[in-house]
Amino acid sequence: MITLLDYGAGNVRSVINAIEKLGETVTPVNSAEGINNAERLVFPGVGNFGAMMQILRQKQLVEPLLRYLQSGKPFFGICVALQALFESSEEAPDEPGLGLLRGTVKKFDVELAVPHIGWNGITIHQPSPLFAELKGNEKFYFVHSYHIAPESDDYTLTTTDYGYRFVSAIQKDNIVATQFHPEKSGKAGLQLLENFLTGNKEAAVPAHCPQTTKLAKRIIACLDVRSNDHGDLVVTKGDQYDVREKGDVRNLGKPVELAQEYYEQGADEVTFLNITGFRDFPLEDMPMIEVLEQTSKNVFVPLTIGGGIRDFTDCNGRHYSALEVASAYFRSGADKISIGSDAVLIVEEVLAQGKSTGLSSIEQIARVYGNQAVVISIDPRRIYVESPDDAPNHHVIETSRPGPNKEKYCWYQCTIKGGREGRDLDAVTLAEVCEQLGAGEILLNCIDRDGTNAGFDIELVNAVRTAITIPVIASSGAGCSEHFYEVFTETEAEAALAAGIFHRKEVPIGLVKAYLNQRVEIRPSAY
Ligand code: 1PR
Repeated sequence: MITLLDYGAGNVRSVINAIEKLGETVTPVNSAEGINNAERLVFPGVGNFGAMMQILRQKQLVEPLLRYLQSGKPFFGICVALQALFESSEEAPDEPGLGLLRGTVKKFDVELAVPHIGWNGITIHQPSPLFAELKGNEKFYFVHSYHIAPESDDYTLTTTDYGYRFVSAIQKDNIVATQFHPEKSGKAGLQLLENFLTGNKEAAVPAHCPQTTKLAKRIIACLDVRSNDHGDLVVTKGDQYDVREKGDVRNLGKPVELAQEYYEQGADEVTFLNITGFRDFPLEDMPMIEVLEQTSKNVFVPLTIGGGIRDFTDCNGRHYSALEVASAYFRSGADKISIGSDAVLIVEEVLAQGKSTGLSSIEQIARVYGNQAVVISIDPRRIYVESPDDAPNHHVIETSRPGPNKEKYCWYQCTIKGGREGRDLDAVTLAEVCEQLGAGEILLNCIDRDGTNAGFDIELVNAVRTAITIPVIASSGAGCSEHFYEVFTETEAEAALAAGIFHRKEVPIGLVKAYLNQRVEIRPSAY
């Protein structure tokens, strides 16, 4: 039996699902007694270092945890739980860590996007039972803005490179802890977790360990989900956001089955967008919760869910905050939530007032679940102009693809309600303000390209990516493997998302990855 320390914040569902998938039973605990009774303890830490340490202190779990760590019984810490073992963190200077190991936790100081999100490799520095049956060149899923800086390298288990080399896992006697998330790292992650859970593996150094590592570009499968006219929840697909064909909603499959299929094929992440969320409140429209619960039992890569994440008052006057909606999704197995329409309205308000309230959905969710958990989904379309003077309040670009009247300039207008309503706000400004409010990533769609198979809008991706420092997921228009190569070599996008070509089985994910392998750093499908 495995004991899991669930201190009450963040998403422990994924870790529980992974352990159960490996055939073990899990007992979640959040009390001193629970920790005292543990024989094999897993501690997944998510979100903010300070918030986590505060909760551990409030619940009087620090002493029992330290006793457990010093008892010689097996311990596995994940992400912020690795950081908690050290003395302090720049993320929360006034909130000491457990101080079991000497050293601190520092913010990434790199000229790359922060958070460090995605699949990166590990350089192995010690033999460990954790590595049994691994090849050594697998990649694991990271999502963090801070990394440990230990005083001693005696217990460095692995390092990873991101701008510079940092310690990505430690091993000291009974204690192992990783910065990466094995529960979100596909088959390699499950193997590593199993090696810890069984406790009977020989220490190993895999044969193919890289000396340096590189963050992979991510390939994301997107499932636009809604109910069709018969009330069935289906994966649909728009043609420039029009999902109806001859009057009916296109039906391209069932969400849970398709997500599983894409995981098996090597998708690095799966995104669900509840595309009618703007009119159907998600907590009344429970199927999406169920979709997440089912999917997360068998899909061990990050899951993002979007659609309808906003404050809402129902017909009985009951008020739900966006944070409550997001929390319901995280509890059901989501790793990130994505906010579309509400982000546009929030940014309009911030610009009108000249400051933020601190109470927007973006800020509230980022505070509790961490910036990396908040994705902003932008639905822009091109507005052509003769000259930049025609749109003085917007980021205008010179385009190599002139408009219908040979206009040489355009700006990208934000829309809400699934493209139904254009606003007086451009995509670059939206991304910039959302980054300031605490968003961790931008999902950059493009209505003009959606479903066209004409390739990503490179000019749009460059305009947004160069304006911000958080990662960008390029989306809309992928029609062949070359389009992924193009977006990864002509822009700094960290990930590329596609829907139609995967759903219609025109270009499977494995083929995209086979094409990119050797050309661009990716996580090969087989891992
Ligand atoms: O506004 O917070 O409720 O969120 C609604 C979410 O639903 C937004 O993320 C919005 O992008 C999405 N959405 C709303 N209506 C549609 C629609 O298609 N009618 N889907 C829609 C957007 C766009 C992509 C698509 C890519 C790739 N889908 O995510 O998957 O364009 O497609 P392709 O590879 O086939 O070209 P809120």
